[in-house]
Amino acid sequence: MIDPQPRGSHFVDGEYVEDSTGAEIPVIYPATGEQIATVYAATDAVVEQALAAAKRAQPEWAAMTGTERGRILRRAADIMRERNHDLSVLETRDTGKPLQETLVADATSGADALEYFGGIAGSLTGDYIPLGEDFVYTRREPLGVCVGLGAWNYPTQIACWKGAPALACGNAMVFKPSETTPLSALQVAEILHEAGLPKGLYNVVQGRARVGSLLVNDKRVAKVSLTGSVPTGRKVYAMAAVGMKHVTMELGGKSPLVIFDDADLENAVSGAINGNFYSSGQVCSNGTRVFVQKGIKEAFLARMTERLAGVKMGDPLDENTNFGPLVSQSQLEIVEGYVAKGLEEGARLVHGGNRVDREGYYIEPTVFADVTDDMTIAREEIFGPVLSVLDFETEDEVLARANDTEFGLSAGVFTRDLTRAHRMAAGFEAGTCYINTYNDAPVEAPFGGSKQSGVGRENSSAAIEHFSEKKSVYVRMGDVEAPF
Ligand code: TXE
Repeated sequence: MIDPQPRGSHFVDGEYVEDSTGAEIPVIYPATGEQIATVYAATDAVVEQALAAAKRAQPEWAAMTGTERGRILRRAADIMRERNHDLSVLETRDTGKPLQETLVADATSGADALEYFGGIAGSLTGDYIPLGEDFVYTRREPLGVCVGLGAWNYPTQIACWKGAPALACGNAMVFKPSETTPLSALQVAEILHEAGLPKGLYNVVQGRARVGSLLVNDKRVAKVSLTGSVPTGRKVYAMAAVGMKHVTMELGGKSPLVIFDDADLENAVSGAINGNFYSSGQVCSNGTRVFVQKGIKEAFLARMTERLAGVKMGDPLDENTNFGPLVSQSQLEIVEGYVAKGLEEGARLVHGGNRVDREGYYIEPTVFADVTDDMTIAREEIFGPVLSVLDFETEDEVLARANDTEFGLSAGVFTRDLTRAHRMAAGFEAGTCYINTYNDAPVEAPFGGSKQSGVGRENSSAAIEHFSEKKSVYVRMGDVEAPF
């Protein structure tokens, strides 16, 4: 069992570091509201120590071969899998997500990233471009010191989805987890170190926006990768622009899930459940605007209501629990506010909507019907278990409405009509689309948003382009001609 109280708030230059003069950050177990640990925000001294260590360690790491770097990442993946149960219990205590989920979706996803990028690290090469007798070759080079800023819903996964490609390309990273869930990133750092990663290459510092800003603005930082809300993305992107830094922005969404009359009803309901209630709805890519064609609407609502009877809400550490609390009191209040807004604006409450009368931050899985495009619950990201059903009649109509949003993270469609499925996928203004499924996130596939939902892609070989750059070298084999 991993003690939630870490040996130190930060993991810098290969060891735990504590500096209790930093602002106190209580760590709360969302299922009970009890404080299970205390960490301290990084002081300027700790931030400096982390950035200096990363700057110092990075050149030697870049000088290793990709195969040597990959070996360490793959060893870290093995250690994470060996410790999956303990890491999952810690993730549940940090986030409140049911152990039933964290056992299969958090440390395992992090390990997949370490294994995948560890596997391709040795093949991250450049090109040879023949130009007659001249030629150009390109050198794929690391960016240097990278900063990762994490959100609170998938702390382990995010720490690895940013760290693994960064390290595979020969960079160093300073990662700041969300202040709401500070614990598991420390385990990622500890495991990487145990796997043989030289000290200084993956550092974890705690803190809120202030520490995040310090990291982003530092001149030693070449790249910033943020997972967070759109408002935060705009702030961080603007700060990075001052230093002309590379950015990856994995931001919020209000994604459409379109269900046609001919869909397999059971699978469509499963897709809607995965896209609205997994992790108590705290998933950026969720399909929270569920467009249902008129012919299947009543059957969909009836079946969804029946399936919701299968919710086992309770102690997230009990593996039978399949629906846990929200991550914090403030998130609970945000979601409650949206439920009230939905009622006020005339949506029909089909299921749930109430805070649960027990300790912790629990709200019932909630389904609204007769939602219209202009309603607040159809336009804004709620980041909680609130599913909005909107009616539609035709394919052209629903595609236009699905795209009528500033977001563009994900989009899904359920239909048995093969060409219509691919037509919809082609028409969606979203970075990540699903056909007859929802929210699959294999590390082999690019993940990210369009429009206001982000810039860049995580995972797959696409991530490599965001953590390295190609230098062109032109070689002339003959004489140089000149006008005079
Ligand atoms: O985000 P916040 P949260 C989104 C999700 C939701 C949000 C929830 O849609 O909107 O994340 O996570 C740091 N300068 N995604 O509340 O508040 C902050 O400390 C520098 C999308 O954590 O935006 C935290 O570490 N840093 C996603 C991080 O930014 C700053 C998947 C995010 O904080 C800062 C999961 C500042 N001014 C959640 N302000 C996806 N698309 O994959 C805050 N931070």
